[in-house]
Amino acid sequence: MGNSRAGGSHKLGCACRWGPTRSAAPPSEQTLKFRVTDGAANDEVSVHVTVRPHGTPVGEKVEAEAYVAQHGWIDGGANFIESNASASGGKNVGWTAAGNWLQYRVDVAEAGTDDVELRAANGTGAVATDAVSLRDASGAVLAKVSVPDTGGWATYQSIHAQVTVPAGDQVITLFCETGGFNLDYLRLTTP
Ligand SMILES: [Ca+2]
Repeated sequence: MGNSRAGGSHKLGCACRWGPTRSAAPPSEQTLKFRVTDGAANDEVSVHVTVRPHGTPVGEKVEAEAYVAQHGWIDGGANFIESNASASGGKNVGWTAAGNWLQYRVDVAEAGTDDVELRAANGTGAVATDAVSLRDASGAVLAKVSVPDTGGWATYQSIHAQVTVPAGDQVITLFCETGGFNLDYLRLTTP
């Protein structure tokens, strides 16, 4: 790279170093160092960047067990993520209880009203009324759904609701208003 002008010739050089351009969750810390010279003197500057992974795109399944944050369970505990052959990904979140929540990141290409499919099982023999709310990052309730009696803890049904979400990387919370159901996955779909 060169730059010439009246009164002298200056060469600008840039030696850059940085880490991998793609990193898996959790957020990746990167430091980029730039060394710039005019041919005689040089200076160096560092830029610190935190690379945050994007959420799951609208249209794709978000497994309940692939949460980014949770409250109310013990990570790695027996009464939390269960292996289940009939569940998507072979796993579900069990042992739901009022006040527990799970958070997910969803990448929304276009602002608007989306269908949300919640795949859940309820083996209590009775409907779990207003069992789950979907909330945005501020805690505002986007939708609230009941989980019907599905006939068994490993018998899943899809429950649908509408949510209006802004564009961009969104944090969606599945908030357990009550317990008594297993969660398999959720999926937003733009109509
Ligand atoms: Ca699952």
